[in-house]
Amino acid sequence: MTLTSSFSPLPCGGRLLDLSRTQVMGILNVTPDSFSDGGRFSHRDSALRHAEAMWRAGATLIDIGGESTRPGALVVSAEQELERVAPVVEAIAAELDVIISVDTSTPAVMIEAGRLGAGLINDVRSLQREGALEAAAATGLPVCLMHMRGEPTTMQQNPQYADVVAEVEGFLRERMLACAGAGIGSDKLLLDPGFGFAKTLEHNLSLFRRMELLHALGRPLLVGVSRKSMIGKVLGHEVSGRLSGSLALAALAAAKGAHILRVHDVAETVDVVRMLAAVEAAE
Ligand code: 8Y4
Repeated sequence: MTLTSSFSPLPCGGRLLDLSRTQVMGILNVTPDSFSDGGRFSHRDSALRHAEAMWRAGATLIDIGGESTRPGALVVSAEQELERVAPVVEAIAAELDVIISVDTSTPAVMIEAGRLGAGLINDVRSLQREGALEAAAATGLPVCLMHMRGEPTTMQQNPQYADVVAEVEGFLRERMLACAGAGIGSDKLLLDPGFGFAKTLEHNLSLFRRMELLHALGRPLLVGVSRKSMIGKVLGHEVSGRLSGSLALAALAAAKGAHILRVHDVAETVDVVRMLAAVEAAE
């Protein structure tokens, strides 16, 4: 078990992200159709209150997303996405000492969120949209590159891999090169295996088991498994009953050296991380 790593603090806008210890990123959905939170946090003030609760619970990053990536979700225009995300980014930047991560694939949203105080771009499409590489480079912000194949609406239609870890690694390598070509140095990148994105249960479990291999890419890893269907499929629980499974995977990901855990249940996950850190600090 190695919870620590030698990465230097990562500048994220005006704040530094400590990568020497496992960090917790709280999920803040501002999509009206987000099924886990039922759209309860669509409005600026409730979003701010939810973000503040996660920050008080120990989240060092808040991930704000205005486009649902779940299968069957409605397509959102750049204007709609910006309308949802911008007021929340602005409010959190004004009120909380937290790094704002903007979950977007849309160049205009990257630019505007950066201007309003976002500190990290979290793009599940790894800057493959037209203009996204250039927009991300222009913000100067770090970027999380995530593995996915195809588009969220169709990605679960019969995904196949000869070796899922090798293919994820190859994809992330290719996107790191694309970033370098656009002037985004590898020192600005976080990498994510993309659990649940174009993967069967077996792919997700195998990828999770062999996650350590991705450390060979030389960049910090972000892991998002909170409440996901891989937990539902193993345990037979609906989204509301997936806390124990989420915490088990959070502990295992941290023990495997993941640097950032993207979660819904921040207080519980922070307890998990602190407990592991206490064990690791012992003789
Ligand atoms: C219940 C609630 C069940 C939510 C499933 C979900 C990741 C991500 C998402 C991830 C990074 C999700 C935006 C899917 N997952 N970004 N985003 N990594 N970097 N589903 O794994 O949370 S959305």
